[in-house]
Amino acid sequence: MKFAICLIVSCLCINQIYAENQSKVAETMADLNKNIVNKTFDPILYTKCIDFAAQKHRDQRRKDAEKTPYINHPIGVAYLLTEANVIDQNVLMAAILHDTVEDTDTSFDEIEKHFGKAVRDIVAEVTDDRSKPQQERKQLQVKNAKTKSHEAKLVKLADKLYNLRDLERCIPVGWTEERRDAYFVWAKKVTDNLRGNNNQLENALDDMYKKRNLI
Ligand SMILES: [Mn+2]
Repeated sequence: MKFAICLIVSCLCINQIYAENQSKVAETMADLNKNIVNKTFDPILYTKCIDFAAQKHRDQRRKDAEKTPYINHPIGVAYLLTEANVIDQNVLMAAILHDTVEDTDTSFDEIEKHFGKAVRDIVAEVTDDRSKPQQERKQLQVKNAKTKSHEAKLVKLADKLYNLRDLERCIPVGWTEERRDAYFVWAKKVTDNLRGNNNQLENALDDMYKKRNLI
């Protein structure tokens, strides 16, 4: 008899836990749907943004031996953000566009015209001044990282994570091992100043630094 009562109570408890989890899942799904239905996420504009970046980068290749199309990089950066639960459309579009002004003929005005001022501002924050020599630009990235907005910091964290994983995968044509090591050291100095913005991205970066004995 006692056993039967215990069994019934356990079943009721398990049912209760299951129901609570189910309602949490339902709440999360409802939040995501609300974002999409509320048009805080516009799939047409998002796809237009990917198309825009693909056209702008169409003649560019990454520096790996396979000459991977450049557009793989910005799309990959946006994907890393979604994996880290960043679903703010402006941040994702800024990730897709983050190298267009620095590396193609795109202007900030063009970005604002098509994708709005908020996206323009994030892209501007993550764009280096190409009139300055490369070493100075790299130092400025370290120095200015702390002053960036939360949105720009997210894009920068994902950008560095993507590049480090790419460097881990293969060494760019013309690079030495020392140059790759130096890139990791520099990237860590930048991302140290971007911390406190996304645990998943920061933990993934730490995994890369641990492999290189930088932490
Ligand atoms: Mn980039």
